[in-house]
Amino acid sequence: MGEDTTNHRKHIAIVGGGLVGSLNACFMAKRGYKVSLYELRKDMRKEEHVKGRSINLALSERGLSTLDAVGLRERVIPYGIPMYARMIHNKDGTKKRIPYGKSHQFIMSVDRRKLNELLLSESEAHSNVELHFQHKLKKCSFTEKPKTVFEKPNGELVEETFDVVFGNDGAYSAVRSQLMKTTRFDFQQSFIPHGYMELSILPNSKGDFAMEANCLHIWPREEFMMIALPNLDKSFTTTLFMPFDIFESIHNKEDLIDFFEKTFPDSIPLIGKQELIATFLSRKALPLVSVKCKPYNKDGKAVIMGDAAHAMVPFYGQGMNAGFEDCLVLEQFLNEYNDDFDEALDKYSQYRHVDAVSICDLAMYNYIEMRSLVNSKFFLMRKALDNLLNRIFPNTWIPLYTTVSFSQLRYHKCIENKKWQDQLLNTILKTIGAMSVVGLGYLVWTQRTNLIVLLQEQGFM
Ligand code: FAD
Ligand code: EGU
Repeated sequence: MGEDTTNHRKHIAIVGGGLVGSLNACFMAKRGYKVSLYELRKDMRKEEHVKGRSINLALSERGLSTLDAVGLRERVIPYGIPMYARMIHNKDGTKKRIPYGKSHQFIMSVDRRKLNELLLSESEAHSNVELHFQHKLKKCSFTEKPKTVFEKPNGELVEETFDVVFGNDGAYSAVRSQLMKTTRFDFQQSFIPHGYMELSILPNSKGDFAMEANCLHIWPREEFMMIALPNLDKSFTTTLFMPFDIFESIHNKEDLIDFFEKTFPDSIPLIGKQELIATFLSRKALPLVSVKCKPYNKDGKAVIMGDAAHAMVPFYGQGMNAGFEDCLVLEQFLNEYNDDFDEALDKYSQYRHVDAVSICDLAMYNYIEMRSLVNSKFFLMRKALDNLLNRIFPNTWIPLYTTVSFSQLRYHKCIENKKWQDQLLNTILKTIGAMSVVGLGYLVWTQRTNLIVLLQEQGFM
């Protein structure tokens, strides 16, 4: 494929053939390395139907720009549905459409499986890439020549040596566990009280989308939340988020329908009563985990990226986007240090950690905010004020979701940008407050004789 062959001598192992691992294989293949990717599961491209319907994700600017860097943006676009706005579903059945911005500002709803299949095929199209499915990483050393041990389904163990090992093996990363034993490794993992369950909304009787297609649908309900993203087959995948103890308190169809009638009444005909009962009662809620750790590398021998390095709760739609952006950041350091992994991986880890922690925090913060504030008037007022200020100062007042989802500003800078805005808003609100105290004082002073008469009449004096 015309890649530079000078790097062929270095052999890279990529552990994990999920979204980040398969994209990373494309990046490394382009750089000319010999790449061996190992994936625990079977080759999804050869499976008839992976259980459940299609599960989709929101792909935004960071993910799209990264795909662009390996020439894949245009290949992915046909797999996605643009979403130009959120559609808020209120309890009373009313809906409100809130655009993300101008018409060029949209996010894409993409099918996880289709995207993963495309990335696997794209990587495999490079002559210097080989894919190994049904290989589970069991052990790994990070010495001069890193050694890996993989287990096949029949129990057979395969030993290999590499120059560098990439851990792209997800939130419960085995590479990370191995790294933890060999370095001074900081690690923090937390589960939130909420779990999630995926349900689907099939096309309507006319075979069309049952709701507005080009929106991210949200049912915000303080303690509970439901989100729906469109699929190419005109169905929607909805994700229900609620505390595990509530999931566990729903034992039968009566409990379930009662709960949905109280909480998400307009969604029952969309999902379908029978389908809702059948799917809900046959599935179990899945956990949501947040992981922070440091460092991401062991010298020039190993590096973890994607969820393996920074799993986050999904409340910003940034997990995959951040994982994709990891690949772009590493690419830049490899360019800067002429493929010297010792230098590049150290610098990458230092640089990326602050941003990864920032997006983990933002996602967790949004989880808390969605639960406590979404329905409150004050919150909506602040959002409106935020948008108003953005309209008055389009180049200086940029809302947080815009810098996160529609720009490539470093995540920690997104937080900084939000901080000065909050400080300014508080100052403005306090000034208005102080001015009204002064105004009230003036009113009382000028009206003092009238006030005295009034109070006397009312029997207060
Ligand atoms: P994974 O996708 O988990 O892939 C890891 C791969 O490694 C898997 O294929 C696994 O089989 C393999 N593996 C694991 N262990 C081993 C082993 N020992 N040996 C070999 N292989 C192994 N992100 C967004 O950007 N937008 C969204 O809208 C969005 N929505 C989400 C909604 C929900 C409910 C959840 C839970 C997450 C969401 N995310 C979203 C986050 C996104 O799913 C993840 O960030 C993304 O999948 C991370 O990719 P990854 O390749 O790092 O990990
Ligand atoms: C959660 C689960 C709306 C897919 C955050 C917005 C998400 C996604 C939002 C899931 C929300 C929440 C943003 C995007 C996106 C919003 C965002 C969240 C995709 C602040 C499949 N979030 N998500 N914010 O602004 O920036 O629309 O499961 F409900 S996309 Cl929680 Cl932009």
